[in-house]
Amino acid sequence: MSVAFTCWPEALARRYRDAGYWRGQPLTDILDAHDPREADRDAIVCAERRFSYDQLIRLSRRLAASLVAAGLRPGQTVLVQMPNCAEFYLLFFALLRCGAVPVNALFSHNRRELLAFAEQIAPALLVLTDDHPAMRGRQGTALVDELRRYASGEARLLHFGDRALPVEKVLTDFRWEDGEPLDESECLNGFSPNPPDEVAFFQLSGGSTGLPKLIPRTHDDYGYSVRASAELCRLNVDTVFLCALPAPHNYSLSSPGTLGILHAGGVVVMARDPGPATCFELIDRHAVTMAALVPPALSLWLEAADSVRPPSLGSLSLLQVGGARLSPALAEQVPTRLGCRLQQVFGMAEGLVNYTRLDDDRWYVENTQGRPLSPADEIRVRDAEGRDVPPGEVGTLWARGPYTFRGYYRAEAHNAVAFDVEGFYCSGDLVRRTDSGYLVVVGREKDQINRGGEKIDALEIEDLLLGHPAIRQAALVAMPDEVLGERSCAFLVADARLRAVDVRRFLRREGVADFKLPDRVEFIDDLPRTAVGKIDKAALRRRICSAAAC
Ligand code: AMP
Ligand code: DBH
Repeated sequence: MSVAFTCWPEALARRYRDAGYWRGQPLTDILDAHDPREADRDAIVCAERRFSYDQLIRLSRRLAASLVAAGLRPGQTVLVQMPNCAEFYLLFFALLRCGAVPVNALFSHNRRELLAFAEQIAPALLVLTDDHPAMRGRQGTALVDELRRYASGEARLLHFGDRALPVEKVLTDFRWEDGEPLDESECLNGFSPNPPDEVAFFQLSGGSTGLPKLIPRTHDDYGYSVRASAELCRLNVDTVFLCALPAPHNYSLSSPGTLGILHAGGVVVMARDPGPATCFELIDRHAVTMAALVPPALSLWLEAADSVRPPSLGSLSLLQVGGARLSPALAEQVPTRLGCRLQQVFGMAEGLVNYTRLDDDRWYVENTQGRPLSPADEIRVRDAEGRDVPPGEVGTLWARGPYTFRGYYRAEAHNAVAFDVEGFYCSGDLVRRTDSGYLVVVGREKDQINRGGEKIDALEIEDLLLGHPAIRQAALVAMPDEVLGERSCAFLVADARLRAVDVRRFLRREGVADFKLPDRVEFIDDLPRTAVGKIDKAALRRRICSAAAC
């Protein structure tokens, strides 16, 4: 049984195979292809624990065997939520080995997001941790019951303790919720990863249509983006990468991220958060050579690098910044204040990733968001009528290629508008393309707020707000912010007694992730409308901009 998804047309698939982009290898080869004679090198450093390549391979195999022995079957889906720790990757590889297909929720996701994912995939296994506030005590039990309602059959629960279970415990003391220890004697006989041209796992979309959407990624397509990214970033066995952004995010997983480092034989150092207090110490202690950040974290790093006496960042040679627009003013400070090279990364969980190259002129590195990873990436910049615009002019970004997906999971209606007839995906970003093919992100067409790299679907929050009995109209818009780039402002037409704190409390009770709570609430008599009667969000953005005097 495999997970249904929209695949590439045969002619394109053949082209990608013939060109060597798709190699027919499972993602587990990222570990398994390493020479066993060199497998005792460190792969992951997580707090005081170190895992060699050999350990990662053996532990993920044993975990897979346990999961299979406990009844997990190929093609079944799994909902996972874990903090940044080595067990996340052990589990990821273990699930791939069994042919099970995970959705890896971000740690910031809350009840509402988890339920939306479970509803879409009907998971056979839930992997949750008490580390997460929504999972503590009685509310955690209630949430598991709710999640189970969407599960296929009797969903199993793998529940990590109040700190992520140490790996020894995962493997020796690992038990299902019913308390029965697993029979680990059975091995993986008869089970193997899904075929490489089928779904390996689901990535998550930032969304702009009110519903969190899932992105099927195949072994072939994801594996290619990992390998090509590792090569572009010149990773090798000496690379020591700091994983400070959420581990399952497409950026920190594959651009080139942890999977890229593991492919190249380097070391991944896990950080619990991207703040300078945590990260500088880890860079110093483990001689980190490369890190990936979003722009707000970069601002904090720049500030901290100047204050007191920071630990040495001397080992750091490459700093990637992406996920949201980086201002040229910040970009130019990276080499002088942090003493390392900058690389801009403009990507999306749907596929296409753009990078500035390591030997690019300074101007490109500071002023553009890079160019596509692959020579087979096809880019169109189009006007509202769908006509290509010439270089230098702003248009909407469309993409197609060997690692850009062909359809959201079970979202026929949305897919019909998100793709054109040739299979190009509309990212909703407004970009300008230079003569040499570099992209500059100048804005966004999609109804989304990019809060320092965390994407908020305006419609999702507006729909929730309209569920409050005292709210009659609601519009969520972005307002500029010095540190985060953007924050969210909710304009509400509501009963006079309603206060901003009630609004936030209400949304919290609905179980949305904290980063989606409006940073500001403005009460208004009526929402402005455009000529055709739509809510005039541009007018609201102008209004909040002048109110905040930006
Ligand atoms: P998602 O679909 O949630 O993976 O988010 C991808 C979106 O993040 C892109 O379509 C852009 O809107 C935004 N994004 C990612 N990287 C950058 C960047 N370097 N500069 C500007 N926007 C970015
Ligand atoms: O924001 C993103 O989704 C993103 C940013 C940089 C991404 O998916 C990526 C690189 O792969």
